[in-house]
Amino acid sequence: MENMDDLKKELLAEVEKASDMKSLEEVRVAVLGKKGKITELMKNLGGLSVEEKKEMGKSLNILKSDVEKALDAKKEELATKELEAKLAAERIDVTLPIRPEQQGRIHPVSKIYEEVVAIFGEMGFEVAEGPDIEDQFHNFNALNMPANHPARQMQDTFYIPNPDSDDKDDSFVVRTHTSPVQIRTMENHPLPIRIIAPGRTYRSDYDATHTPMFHQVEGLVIDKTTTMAHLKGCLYDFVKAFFELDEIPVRYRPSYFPFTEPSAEMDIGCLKTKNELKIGAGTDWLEILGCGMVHPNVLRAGGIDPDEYQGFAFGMGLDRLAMLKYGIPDLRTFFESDVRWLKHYGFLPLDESSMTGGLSNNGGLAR
Ligand code: 2NM
Repeated sequence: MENMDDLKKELLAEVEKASDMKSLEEVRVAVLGKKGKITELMKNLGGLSVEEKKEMGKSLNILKSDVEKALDAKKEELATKELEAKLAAERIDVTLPIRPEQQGRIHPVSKIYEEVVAIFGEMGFEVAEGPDIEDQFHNFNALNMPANHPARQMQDTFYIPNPDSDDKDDSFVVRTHTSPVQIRTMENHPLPIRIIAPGRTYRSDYDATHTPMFHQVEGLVIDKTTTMAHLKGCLYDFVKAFFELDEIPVRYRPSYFPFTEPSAEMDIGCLKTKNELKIGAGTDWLEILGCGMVHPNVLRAGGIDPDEYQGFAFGMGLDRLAMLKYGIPDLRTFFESDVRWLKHYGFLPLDESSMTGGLSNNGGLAR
């Protein structure tokens, strides 16, 4: 039999010599594996006398435990070393300057979205969202547009069949406006309400100023004493902030929407010349949004008592706002995913919109 102390020294030296996880595993197999040194010695115990077996067995068990401890300690040491080496190799200097040719741009519609949210956010509005696929109750009926209402035909709606019903009134729609979000808010939100609902909307229409998918933002304020005067003040503050002007002429023209009474359209003063549209001064008017006092039928459909509460709502096209503010002539180009177009009209990612830090960062226009 080998001298136990010598054997222990030899085995521990082999463990100590291992320089990485792989060679350490090889040592473990060579010592404790099926045909390992200690395993073989244990197999040989059978041929010994009872006394010898007892003594030798005990020594081998101690040796095995010592070697296992050494293997564990070495394993931990090597793992720490490997992790440190990996971290050192992957280290990056975040203070290095970025490459000059940035590729990404923020789409003008995203920019307008951020600006509108920043302006109304400052006035205390929350952003509300809802599904793109709606039932007809939320998209039409609750908005005072019952079946066969002429406005329903006017909207060029995309219908989606309902697999559970053959009744045409049960089919779904892709929302034709974001107004269903206002209905869902009335159903779920405690009063008073002050929200804007920006998002995608869909109608079957296609030319230089219409695309089948477009973006709207609508707003809703409901409280016990909300009036048309609040509507006018709120929207006047909005257009001034949005066009970054201290003063803008505005006018309201009577209009019609099924969901508001009275209804109005808001125009802003501008000057139209052959090649340019100058906003904020001049003798011409530009339609900018629709608005009105929420119809009592709509409040009722949203579960609100119109004898106790009243409110105003408004809606406008985000894409149209982007065309006006940034002078983009054709709406169809918004959705062609042409990187040259995006490089021309897009915005740098880090120029965030805020009421305090500059809204549109015109200096940051990536042109
Ligand atoms: C507009 C114009 C006027 C509007 C009304 C509502 C609701 F749900 F409260 F009745 N949401 N949005 C509204 C009113 C939308 O878009 C041109």
